[in-house]
Amino acid sequence: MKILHDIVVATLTEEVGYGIIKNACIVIDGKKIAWVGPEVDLPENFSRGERHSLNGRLVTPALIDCHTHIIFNGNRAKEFEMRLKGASYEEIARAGGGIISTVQATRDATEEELLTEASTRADTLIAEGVTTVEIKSGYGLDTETELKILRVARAVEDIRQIRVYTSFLGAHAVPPGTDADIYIDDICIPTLRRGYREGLVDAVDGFCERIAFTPAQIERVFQAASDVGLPVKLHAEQLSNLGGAQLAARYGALSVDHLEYADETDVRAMAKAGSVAVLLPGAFYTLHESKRPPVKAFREQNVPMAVATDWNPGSSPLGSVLLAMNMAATLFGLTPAETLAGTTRHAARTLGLTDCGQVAPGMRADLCVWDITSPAELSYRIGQNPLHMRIFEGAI
Ligand code: DI6
Ligand code: FE
Repeated sequence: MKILHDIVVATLTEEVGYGIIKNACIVIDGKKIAWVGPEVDLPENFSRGERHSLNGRLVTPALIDCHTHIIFNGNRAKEFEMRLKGASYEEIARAGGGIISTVQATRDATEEELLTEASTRADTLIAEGVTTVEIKSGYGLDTETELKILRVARAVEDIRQIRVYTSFLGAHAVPPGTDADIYIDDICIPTLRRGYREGLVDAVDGFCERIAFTPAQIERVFQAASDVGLPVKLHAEQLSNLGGAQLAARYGALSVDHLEYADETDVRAMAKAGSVAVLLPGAFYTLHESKRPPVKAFREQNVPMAVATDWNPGSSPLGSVLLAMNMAATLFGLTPAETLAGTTRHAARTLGLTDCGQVAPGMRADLCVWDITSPAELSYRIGQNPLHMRIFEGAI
């Protein structure tokens, strides 16, 4: 048993606010949290553990990056230069750049090469206190490469102290020279089924957009997911409103992601379905977008908001959850408390996980100890990392 004491804890156990406990202590038993509360209330039976004084530092649940595409090869710096000269993301995609250029590079890479790159990216997240990461496929767009990506995602968990949750994103882009409907029915859905049989898929995602797939095509993928009992999530209303959020809500989506163009009706449908809104300010920033997601409506309808990096080589080459939190506050108007809930409590919910994202008895002892005293400092700072210690499954 270990006792962390002389700490301020932001428990994130309430739907709103930090859930601050001052002069607190946390008791860790093995891989789990056994007790948390004010030190004066520490029960006798917990008082004989190994004591770690943390000199008044702030402890939060460890961070969760609930939306990433970190298995890819190469980079798209050229496209960045083109965009700076005025080309739009959609124009670049239509000209054969964009996602498709990363697909070619990823198909060409070996599993070992992809794992090396992915582990380096995981290290970047780990350095900021991330203990759980969601990783999507989607840069293969053929059976062999999609499965290769999912295997690499699983392998990250074997070689790094991080928990990986995989999402199958076969419906990410239409492979060049292929009809979108034929791709969905003959490649994407059979690959999903195979990935599921091989134990490689935790959830199913899609990209519902003019440059990707229609709601009708996404619905066929969702149907196949539901048939085998896999939860769904969706990239929706990022560049336009095609009705993806409402479709996702009908399938009880764990989350709907991006949502800049979502309207009141979409938000109400998500509220009814219990779907979390995942806000991705890195893509908004990179693409010079100006339309903000309907944060006020999410609050009014009690739709929980998560925040993630969307780390990918094109629209969001962002490897910092802390910077995503800062951007969510500055660009989207989230409060610092909302940004922290968005990368802990609500991020866990987007993955259907009930054992992390809060500091409470029974939760995994995945914690961050920060060299700060007030949690607002996490989203206030830009490009600084105040992490003092990251605790993964109780290991100090
Ligand atoms: N939405 C995004 O922002 C990324 N994928 C997606 O579905 C973009 C991925 C890329 O440009 O490579
Ligand atoms: Fe994404």
